[in-house]
Amino acid sequence: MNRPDYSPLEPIAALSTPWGQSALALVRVSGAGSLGLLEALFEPPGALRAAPGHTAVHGRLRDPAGGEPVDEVLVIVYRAPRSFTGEESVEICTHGSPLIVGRVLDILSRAGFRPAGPGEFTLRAFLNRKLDLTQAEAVNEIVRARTDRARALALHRLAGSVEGRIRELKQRLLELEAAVEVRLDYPEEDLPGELAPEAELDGLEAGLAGLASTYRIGRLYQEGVTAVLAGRTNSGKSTLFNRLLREERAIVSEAPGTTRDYLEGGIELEGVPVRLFDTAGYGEAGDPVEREGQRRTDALVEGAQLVLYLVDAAAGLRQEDRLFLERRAEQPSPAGPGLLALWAKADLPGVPSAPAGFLTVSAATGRGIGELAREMGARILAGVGPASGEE
Ligand SMILES: Nc1nc2c(ncn2[C@@H]2O[C@H](COP(=O)(O)OP(=O)(O)OP(=O)(O)O)[C@@H](O)[C@H]2O)c(=O)[nH]1
Ligand SMILES: [Mg+2]
Repeated sequence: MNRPDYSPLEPIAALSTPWGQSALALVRVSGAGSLGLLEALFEPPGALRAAPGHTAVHGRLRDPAGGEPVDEVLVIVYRAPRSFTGEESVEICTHGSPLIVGRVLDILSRAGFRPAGPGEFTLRAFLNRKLDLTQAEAVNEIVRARTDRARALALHRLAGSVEGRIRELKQRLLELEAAVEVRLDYPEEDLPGELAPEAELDGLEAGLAGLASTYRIGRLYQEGVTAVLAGRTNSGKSTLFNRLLREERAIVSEAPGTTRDYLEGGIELEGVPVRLFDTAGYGEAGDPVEREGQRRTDALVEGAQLVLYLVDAAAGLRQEDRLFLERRAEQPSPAGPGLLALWAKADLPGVPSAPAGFLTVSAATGRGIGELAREMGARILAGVGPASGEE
């Protein structure tokens, strides 16, 4: 792949909204001289040059080759350094047609605007000290957030820079060092104020630990976790998968070995995006496809933060189930004790009550599903420590 050209001296242009039909589309340009270049495409003539920063100007864009109007637009003028990038820049609001956007980008390119590379507007904001690196990352996280909680945390980071917090802690550390050194160098001096370096260091350490936990929490809400439903064939995995997804995604049948390859769906628990997998059940593998299915289940279980292991309450706990649960319990995942044992199909008549440590559920009736979702959420959050990550 070619690396995009990120030379900060050229004016750049890009579509900021998705390609496709919509009421409006937003094309953004930035860089010294942008207004002058746009002037040649815009009417009424001179309107852009005369516009103060942070104002909107109504007009038309024209193709300079032939003078044909391309669209009626509203442009917002930003004058350096009071813009997102810190440069002279303009947001052009066109009608939302891919045809129009294509023409607009074409005339901009002919006028001297280079197509912006991915993230280049934010890069310029960073280079021009409009954002620090942690805030630039937050911009990316806001755009990519998959849950409302992830969005809120990223927005919080954009406002209250993590870098600012780090600088503050560093400053306090330097001041402490200076205070200690001056007392060592001039022990005979009677310096004002009590010095309690240990208490101050404890406070700094707690501050740094808090920051480190915001990293783990931020990652958790951005990237989410993987949860895998596993168990013997026919234990009710696909039925539970559908219940948790609230849609009839996986095929369910009384024939063992119905699910031959894994299925994936997305849910949200405690604001964390969760990739949930239904898998091929363990059991006699009659053919190579079933063997491959079970191998894929093993691979998913291996990489999962959370495994939900189902045992059919009517069939009872078998030796294979015990072996799986013991093996998994010996290798707790880094994100916490990532195993939940489920006593499934608990609605069936005459089934024994759950063995110790099992959660009783019935995907058919919904019994225990609320508790299961709460327990899954608690396990996921437990993996990152106390939820103090509002920084
Ligand atoms: N009574 C009752 N039946 C259930 C429940 N969950 C699943 N079943 C039934 O058990 C059978 C197997 O269910 P599936 O969800 O297909 O089981 P599975 O674990 O995905 O099976 P494989 O894909 O073959 O590994 C079906 O007949 C379901 O209707 C439940 O909670 N209660
Ligand atoms: Mg299945």
